[in-house]
Amino acid sequence: MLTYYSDDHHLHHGKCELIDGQLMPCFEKPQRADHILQRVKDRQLGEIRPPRDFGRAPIERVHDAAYLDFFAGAWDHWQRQGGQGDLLPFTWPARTLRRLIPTDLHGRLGYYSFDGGAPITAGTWQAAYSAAQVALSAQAEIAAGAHSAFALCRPPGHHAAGDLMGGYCYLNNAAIAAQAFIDQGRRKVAILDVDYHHGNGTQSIFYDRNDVLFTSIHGDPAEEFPFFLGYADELGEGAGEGCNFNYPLPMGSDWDAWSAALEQACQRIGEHGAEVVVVSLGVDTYMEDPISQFKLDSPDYLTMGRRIAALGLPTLFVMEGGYAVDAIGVNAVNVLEGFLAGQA
Ligand code: Q9C
Ligand code: ZN
Repeated sequence: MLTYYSDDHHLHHGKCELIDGQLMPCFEKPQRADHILQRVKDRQLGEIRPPRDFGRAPIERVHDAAYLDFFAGAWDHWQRQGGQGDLLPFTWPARTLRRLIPTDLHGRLGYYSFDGGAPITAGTWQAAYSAAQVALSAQAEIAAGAHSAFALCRPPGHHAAGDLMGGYCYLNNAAIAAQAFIDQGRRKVAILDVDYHHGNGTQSIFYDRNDVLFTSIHGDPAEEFPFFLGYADELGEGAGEGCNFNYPLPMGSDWDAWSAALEQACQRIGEHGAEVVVVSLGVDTYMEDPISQFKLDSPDYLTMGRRIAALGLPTLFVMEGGYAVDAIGVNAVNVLEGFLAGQA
């Protein structure tokens, strides 16, 4: 399996995030991708290639142009104001407030985000832009006939909506790739989001459409981030009704509970008539993950990969979360190796 990867992810290294009332060093850090890359090499998964540059057009198919302009220019704007340190939002247009776009930098930052978990640093735009190109390059590989490919993306993407950053995410790499398949003539695409957190951004992007099915297995949003989306009664709307399936699981869920949900998601993917699968590959379901509460163990990721392979569909793996840095390489690459072993 080919891996696409760009060193540009190092350009994004946020300083801190607010967790349980304390400023902590960001869990979403460059070593995550470094460890996965090292494991890809150690296991000789296949060639590692730099991305091609498809430009901004395929990103604009998913993200609002004004949002992209804001994000691309935010750091320079901050510097011109003499800003120091990471750019972080602190006010959002919540209930009772108006949803208009202020002129002030922090006003617009609040408008274009849903939490304070996505710091903008000097290199964040370039890192996120390159991550999207990594996803598009791996997508192109499958479009050209490969049965699988791995987009080693960082920063992750599945929390990012059309005009919102948050949850460590800025550009929705998986959604951009799924949209590229549609734009190239595929009629039915399925997204399988196995990250511990609900992929609220991806769900919102495709919620009213029947060409891209969204399925997600995650911590119950009643008790876990992102709290305000990801419930089982969200089934899609309009033309998209019946094309969105959430499998929220209680904290402490193990492989038995998790794999039962995977079975159901795979069933829906088959029913959808998907021609291709995009896996939002988060491995923060791991038992030792520092911010998550599921109990998957490393060998479970091999089984996960095998089950995904049994769908018998071309599959694009797009890296999302996973914060147990010492194990992230083994766990992520186990999914890929399980997939390869499960291929007919
Ligand atoms: N008390 C991804 O995995 N904050 N994003 C957690 C814990 C946000 C995770 C706070 C977690 C975002 C891509
Ligand atoms: Zn996650």
